[in-house]
Formats: sequence, structure tokens, C-alpha cells
Amino acid sequence: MAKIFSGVQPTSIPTLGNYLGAMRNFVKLQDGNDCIYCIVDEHAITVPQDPSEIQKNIRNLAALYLAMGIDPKRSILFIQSEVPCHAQLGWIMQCVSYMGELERMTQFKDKSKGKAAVSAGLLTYPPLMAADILLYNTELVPVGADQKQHLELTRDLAERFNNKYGDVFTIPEPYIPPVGARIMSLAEPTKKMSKSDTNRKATIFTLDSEKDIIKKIKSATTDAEASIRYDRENKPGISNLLDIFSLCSGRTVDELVAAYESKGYGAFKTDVAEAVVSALKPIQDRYRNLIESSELDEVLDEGAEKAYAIARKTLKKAEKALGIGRSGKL
Ligand code: ATP
Ligand code: LTN
Repeated sequence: MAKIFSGVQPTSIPTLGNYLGAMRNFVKLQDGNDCIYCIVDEHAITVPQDPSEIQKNIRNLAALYLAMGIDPKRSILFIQSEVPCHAQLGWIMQCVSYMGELERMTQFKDKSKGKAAVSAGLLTYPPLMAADILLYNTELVPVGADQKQHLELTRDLAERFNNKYGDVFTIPEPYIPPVGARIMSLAEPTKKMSKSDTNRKATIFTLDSEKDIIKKIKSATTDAEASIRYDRENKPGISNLLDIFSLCSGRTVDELVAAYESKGYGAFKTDVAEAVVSALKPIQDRYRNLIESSELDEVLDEGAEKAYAIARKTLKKAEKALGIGRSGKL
């Protein structure tokens, strides 16, 4: 029985990459573990967001969490900004962080590159993420491969704090799946599939229509070789489609290579698209029933309450260790 925590930003609809790399594992990990999942809206505002869009995205993400199989009877689901301890411990973790290590984060470098104005929040994003995780005595954090560096920093910050102020935080481990941790862009398969890609053909969103999914997969960049084999380096497009096909169908990559070796790319893509549509269809059906329901608010209210009860204790322990506030006053 491990303590699990993870979060997804309510920036647009989750992508197929978010689902296969992270959210699907959130669902599986519910068996036999204590899971807490979060809609990290305070992380989302580190880059400019339209207020009515983010409101919509928060609700969509909550409905999608449930539609994908997060069970509120077993797991806690809540919105980060509704539990103020995140921002409070986030501040403390900022004070434990060094500018140099934050400036070295690849996500910060990528997201700030070429921008005239970059928010201070984009730089201090990782200490807030560390706070998210550390508040719940988390042991395991399911994430995609792009978050590995942030997890390493979380561990460093927690150890630094513990060494200086006493044993307050549990040191978490990342859980990065062997397949699917880095689903690539369909248009440029050497880049990760991203929500914010300006090329509309690059990304499949989990609420895309069947028609759009087929169109995007049919137009996915491959190569001129016309042979289906797994080779991430020389055949990134086909290898990415094989990963997606495997995860959506439950068949291994080896099985798929054996079955499609001698078939053309056209037939292969048709079947990849069908597997993606079948994997997303039940989620989309459940989503449509949930989005207008009052169940969503009940789950989020209860989630925030339960999360607060845990988070508050860790925050108080950290404040007491630091000597801030009136020690012992809860
Ligand atoms: P952006 O694409 O704008 O950089 P994001 O999708 O990475 O944002 P989140 O919504 O917070 O940001 O990601 C939620 C989870 O999905 C994280 O664990 C992240 O590692 C994972 N993830 C994101 N993209 C992919 C991908 N292409 N393949 C696998 N996992 C991914
Ligand atoms: N940084 C993550 C989102 C995130 C997160 C977290 C993930 C914020 N807080 C805590 C796991 C645990 C991202 O960009 N994908």
C-alpha cells in the first residue's frame, strides 16, 4: 500500500499523451494504494490563461478524471487552489530552492525561450510542485518522462529541508511507465506530444471526434521506408504509432510488428486509428454524462476537504520545524 500523488494542469483538454503516459496509470494505481489526484490550476497560471477558458478546463478535467476511471470512493480528487496549503508550502519550498537550480530546469528553459516577459511563477513552478507532492507524505508519483527532472528536484529540496530542520518530509519516488512515458507529436515525432502545439495535427485530444482522430493519425509523419518495425531513432513516427497502438489495444509491440510487418502504412494507420477511437470512446461517453452533473461538485468539495485535513498537518509540521508562526499552535 503506497501513498500516491499526481497532478494534471487544466490547460486545454488532456491529450492522448497525458492519458497514456500518466492518467491511465493513475487509474490502475488505485488498486491497493492510497491515491490523491489534483487539478493543478495554480501551475496553469504560470503562463497567461483566459479566465473563462481555465474555468471550463477545470470542469472538463474533473469530468475526464472520473470518466477515465478515478473512483472518488477510493481516491481523493481536488482542485489545488481550493487547498491553500499548496501555495503556503510552495512559498516555503521556494525559500529552500536556489535560483541556479530553478534556472537549469529544462521545462523553464523551453517555456521561457524567446519570450519577452516571463512570469516569476514559471521559474518557481517546481517548488510549488514539490509542495504538492510533499504535503501528502507521498511515496510514489506517476508522471510522464518529461517530469523526471522536477521529481529529482523535489527529492533534493525535501532532503535539504530534512537535513537542516529535521525529518518532516517523506522522500518520493517517480513512477514512470516503461511504455508510453513519452508519446510523441504526430507531426514531428522527435518532439513530445503537447497540449500547446500550434500544429493542430500534432496532438490528439482525449475528446477529439472519431473523424478528427482518423484524420490526424492518417496524416501522421512517418518515413519513406514502408516497413513496420520498432526503431525509435531511425523510425520515430512508426515507433510512436506502435507504442500508441500497443497501449490502446493491449497487444505487445512485438505482436503488432509481427502482424503488420508486411502490410502497408495505410492499413497500419487505419488500425491504429481504430484502436485509439475504441480506447477513447467509453471515456467520451462517460464524460458526456458527467459534465453537466452535480456529482462533479460533490466529488470536488469532498476531495478538497479530505486533502486539506492531510495537507494542513504537514504544513504545520514544516512551519514548526522552521520556527515560523507560534510553534505548536494549530
Ligand atoms: P504541455 O504539453 O503544455 O507542456 P503537459 O501536458 O506536459 O503540458 P500536464 O497536463 O500537467 O502538462 O501533464 C500531465 C501529465 O501528463 C504529466 O505527468 C506529464 O508528464 C504527462 N505527459 C504530458 N505529455 C505527455 C506525453 N507526450 N507523453 C507522455 N506523458 C505525457
Ligand atoms: N508539473 C506537472 C504537473 C504537476 C504535477 C504536480 C505532477 C504539478 N504538480 C505534482 C505530479 C505531482 C506537469 O507539468 N505535467
